[in-house]
Formats: sequence, C-alpha cells, structure tokens
Amino acid sequence: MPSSSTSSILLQCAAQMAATRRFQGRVQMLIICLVWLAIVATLLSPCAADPIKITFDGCIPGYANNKTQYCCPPKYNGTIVDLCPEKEIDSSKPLRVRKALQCLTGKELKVYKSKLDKAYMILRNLPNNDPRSVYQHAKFHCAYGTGAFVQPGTNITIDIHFSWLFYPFHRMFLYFHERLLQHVLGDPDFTIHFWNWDNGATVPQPKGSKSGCFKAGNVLPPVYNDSATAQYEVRSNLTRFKGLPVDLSILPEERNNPPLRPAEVVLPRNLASMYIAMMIGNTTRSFLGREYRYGDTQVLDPLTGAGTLEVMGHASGHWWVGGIMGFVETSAGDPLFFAHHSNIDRLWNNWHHLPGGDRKDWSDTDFLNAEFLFWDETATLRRVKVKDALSIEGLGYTFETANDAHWINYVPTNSTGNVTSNSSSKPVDVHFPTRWNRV
Ligand SMILES: *[C@@H]1O[C@H](CO)[C@@H](O)[C@H](O)[C@H]1NC(C)=O
Ligand SMILES: *[C@@H]1O[C@H](CO)[C@@H](O)[C@H](O)[C@H]1NC(C)=O
Ligand SMILES: *[C@@H]1O[C@H](CO)[C@@H](O)[C@H](O)[C@H]1NC(C)=O
Ligand SMILES: *[C@@H]1O[C@H](CO)[C@@H](O)[C@H](O)[C@H]1NC(C)=O
Ligand SMILES: *[C@@H]1O[C@H](CO)[C@@H](O)[C@H](O)[C@H]1NC(C)=O
Ligand SMILES: *[C@@H]1O[C@H](CO)[C@@H](O)[C@H](O)[C@H]1NC(C)=O
Ligand SMILES: *[C@@H]1O[C@H](CO)[C@@H](O)[C@H](O)[C@H]1NC(C)=O
Ligand SMILES: *[C@@H]1O[C@H](CO)[C@@H](O)[C@H](O)[C@H]1NC(C)=O
Ligand SMILES: *[C@@H]1O[C@H](CO)[C@@H](O)[C@H](O)[C@H]1NC(C)=O
Ligand SMILES: [Cu+2]
Repeated sequence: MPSSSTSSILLQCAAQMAATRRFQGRVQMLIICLVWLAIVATLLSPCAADPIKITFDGCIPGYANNKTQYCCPPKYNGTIVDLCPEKEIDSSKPLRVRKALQCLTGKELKVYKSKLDKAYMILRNLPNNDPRSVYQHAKFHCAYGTGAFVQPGTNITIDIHFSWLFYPFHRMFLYFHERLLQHVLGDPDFTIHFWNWDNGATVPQPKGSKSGCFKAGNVLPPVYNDSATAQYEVRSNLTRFKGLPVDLSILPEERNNPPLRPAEVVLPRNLASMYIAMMIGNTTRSFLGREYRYGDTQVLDPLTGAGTLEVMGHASGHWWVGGIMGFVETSAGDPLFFAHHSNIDRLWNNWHHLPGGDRKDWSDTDFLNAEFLFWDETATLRRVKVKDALSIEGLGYTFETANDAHWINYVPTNSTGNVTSNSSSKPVDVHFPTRWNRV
C-alpha cells in the first residue's frame, strides 16, 4: 500500500484525536482510526487490483487450437464449500509419498497398475454429465484453458495457463483427482505416482541417501502403455516412439508429428532444456510466470506469460505423447496427464531448494487470494485459494527423491544459447518455442 496514503491517514487521525477532549473519546477515535486504516489497506492492495476469481457463472464457448471449444461444466445445484486443508487433512497421518514410476517393481508395481485399471474403468463408465467422469476431466481442463470462464462482472475470459496460476491450478486439479481415485478404490492412501521424464540417466544410489529413485525415467511408463488396461488412452499416440526417450525440445511446428530423434540427440538436449527451465529459470517471475489479476485480459502468449518449465518440458511432454494429450481441450482425458503433471508438481516443489537465484513463490496478495473451483469426490464444488496450494505437506503428500542432480550439475558454456554437460562437453543447441499453442 502506498506509504503516502498511509501517513496521510495517520496524520488526519492523530489530528482528530488531539482535537478530542475526553480520554474516552480519544480511545474511540483511535479505534475508528485503526479500522479505517485496515479498510484502506485492503482497498489499496499493492497493485490496486484484485485476485482472479473463477465462478462457473456465465460459462461461454472457449477457443483454442483454431477451434471453438464447448466445455462448460454440468449445472451445479448445491452449495460451494471452501477447502480448508488445515481442517480436512489429518496432519497426524504420515505424508503419502508420490513415487517415481520407473522404480516401482514387483508386487507394488502390479498392485499400482491394477488399481489404476480399476479406478479408470469406473470413471470411464460414469455418465458423461457426472463431473467425476473421465469425459468431464477433459472438459474441465478445457474450460479452464480455453477462455470458457469469464471474470465476474466482466466479459474478460480466463486462462489458467501462461501465468502464475499455472502451478497452483494444476496442483489442486491433481489433489482432487487423487481424492477421487482414493474414493472409487476405497483406499485412502492411494497416491498418484510421477512420470520422471526429466531424468535420463541411471546412477548408483548416492552415498548417504537411504531411499530414492536413481533410475532413468524418461521413457513412457509401461503401466500407461498396456492396451488391456483402462489407464491406456487409445486416442493418444503411444505406438510411435517404440521405447525411445521423451524429447523435451519439440518445436511447436512439430507438435502434430514430432520427429523420431535418436537417444543420442534427445538426451543432451533434454538436459539442456531442464537446465534452462530449472537453473536459469531461477527467479519468481521466470519460473512461475507473469502476474495475472482481476481485469487482466486472458494471457494468450506463452512466451511473455509462462514460466520456463511450462513452455519447455511441460509442453514437450504433452506433444511427445501426442493424440489427445497434445491439446488443451482434450489432454486431461488421458490418465497419463496426471502422471505427467505430477512430475511438474514435483519440479515446482523442488525448484525452491535448488542452488542460486531468488526461488520464492509470489507473495503478492493477488496471487495468494486467487480462487478456483474444483469438483471433489462427492461431486461437491469446492473453492480453493492459491495460498492453500503452496505446501505439498499441508496437502498431505511428499515426493520420493529422484535423480535431479542429473540436470542440476550440467554446466552451461559461455556461448549464448549453447549448454554443455561437464561430462561430455558437447555443446547443444536449445530451441525455445517460437510459436506455440496451448496444451
Ligand atoms: C483455422 O481454421 C480455419 C477455418 O476452419 C482454416 O481455414 C484455417 O486454415 C485454420 N488455420 C490453421 C492454422 O489451422
Ligand atoms: C436441485 O436440487 C433439488 C433439491 O435437492 C432437487 O430437488 C432438484 O431436482 C435439483 N435439480 C437439479 C437440476 O439437479
Ligand atoms: C458483455 O458483452 C455484452 C455483448 O457484447 C454486452 O452487452 C455486456 O454489456 C457486456 N457485459 C459487461 C459486464 O461488460
Ligand atoms: C507402447 O507399447 C506398444 C506395444 O507394445 C509399443 O509398440 C510402443 O512402442 C510403446 N510406446 C512407447 C512410447 O514406448
Ligand atoms: C500419431 O502419430 C503418427 C506418426 O507420427 C501421425 O502420423 C499421426 O497423425 C498421429 N496421430 C495423432 C492422433 O496425433
Ligand atoms: C540465475 O540465472 C541467471 C540467468 O537467468 C544467471 O545469470 C544467474 O547467475 C543465476 N543466479 C544464480 C545465483 O545462479
Ligand atoms: C568463454 O569465453 C571466453 C572469452 O570469450 C573464452 O576465452 C573461453 O574459452 C570461453 N570458455 C568456454 C568454456 O567456452
Ligand atoms: C559436474 O559438475 C558438478 C559440480 O559443478 C560436479 O559435482 C560433478 O561431479 C561433475 N560431473 C562430472 C561428471 O564431472
Ligand atoms: C552451439 O553448438 C553447435 C554445435 O557445436 C554450433 O553449431 C552452434 O553454432 C552453437 N551455437 C551458438 C549460439 O554458439
Ligand atoms: Cu493445463
């Protein structure tokens, strides 16, 4: 709040108090001053704006990928219930651990695969108008990502991509998805594991670490690639890459049919991409994306709005899988979406603890008080504020340690745009997306 207005209020109040004769009158005056100050402080939030609030009122057709998109949620007849993690999540329970998919083995792998199968079978068979159905998962992400919702009292459309809303929205989408899976499985400890696509090298377990996953995780997790299971998405494009590692430097113009690049080309480029996203992207603005407040028009330009990881590994992961995973209006209809985004969620969490830079989330009240609506496992609509999405422990989970050192220890050369590994010293050209579309 501007200090000039604060001090002028204080001065006026002090003058009033001085002019008040009786002691009681002065105390009353002081209280009035303080209340007034509090109101002014709220009204004059730092940037004289307000947070984005998403209601489902006035949902209109969205637009993305050169098409009008029809994705408004089903009519809701109940009351909206605020999420209060402190009350709802039992902090005496041990944190659930989201694990790296490539390190699940034996019985644990078998059980996880069959639980995914059971849960998605149920969710695929729900009627299309049930907000918990797989059909509606895709619609929900579509509505939030194609400008279907407008800011209350305006005609300004909203997108939760390309701004500071990206990480918190997707974290909470996964949080409620996990609750839904727990509910349909009758297993309150069920956890979404992550596709560790950033990790291209298997290394020995570092000395001193008791647990963790140090295997490469950058091929498609096989639990999502068995056409006999319900988590397999036939409309994605999983048959193309035949065991090749994911390519994290796909160009926007290649998105519909990414070239089959061999591992020796893809692996160093992936490291460079991760290095840029996580290490060069070492400030609040560069990693989390731009400010986005009430009254701001929908952000359509990823290069000016989004954080590093959103336009790099996140986008490439969607495009590499292809098919319905490659488009904002359909991607969340592929169960793999949640394993992909679980890794994004993990990388956001870990980003805070990496060396160097200014690695804090936004502290702006328009970030902290931005609001979303989500469906919970009982199809009740829940209101969530960003400030309740900033701690994974507060939401009851944590992540297994994985081999982030792989890209943390990459050392860039001093030539612009080229990044080398200190192990191979081979320079790599990294292309930032120049044109882009939403995923
Ligand atoms: C967008 O759609 C219009 C009409 O359907 C079509 O003429 C145009 O070629 C499309 N543009 C792109 C880039 O696909
Ligand atoms: C809305 O809720 C009322 C009361 O629970 C119920 O009678 C009515 O059928 C509901 N309408 C819709 C469209 O679901
Ligand atoms: C929204 O747009 C419609 C049609 O252009 C207009 O009539 C209406 O006044 C606008 N509403 C607001 C709140 O700007
Ligand atoms: C998925 O499995 C199919 C059938 O076994 C295989 O052809 C394909 O290469 C696999 N996809 C990936 C990306 O590994
Ligand atoms: C799947 O990949 C093939 C080969 O790369 C491509 O020709 C096809 O258009 C893709 N299909 C979809 C739905 O993306
Ligand atoms: C943060 O990243 C910038 C490049 O964006 C780099 O110049 C700077 O050295 C980094 N800071 C630290 C402490 O690593
Ligand atoms: C960095 O740049 C300096 C001056 O341009 C050059 O002498 C040096 O060899 C470069 N170092 C590397 C590792 O490229
Ligand atoms: C790469 O550099 C890091 C520190 O910058 C070091 O810890 C690591 O051992 C190096 N790796 C190799 C293979 O030289
Ligand atoms: C990066 O390295 C490649 C391969 O050595 C080289 O062709 C290219 O010119 C380099 N780019 C820059 C900007 O130095
Ligand atoms: Cu998204």
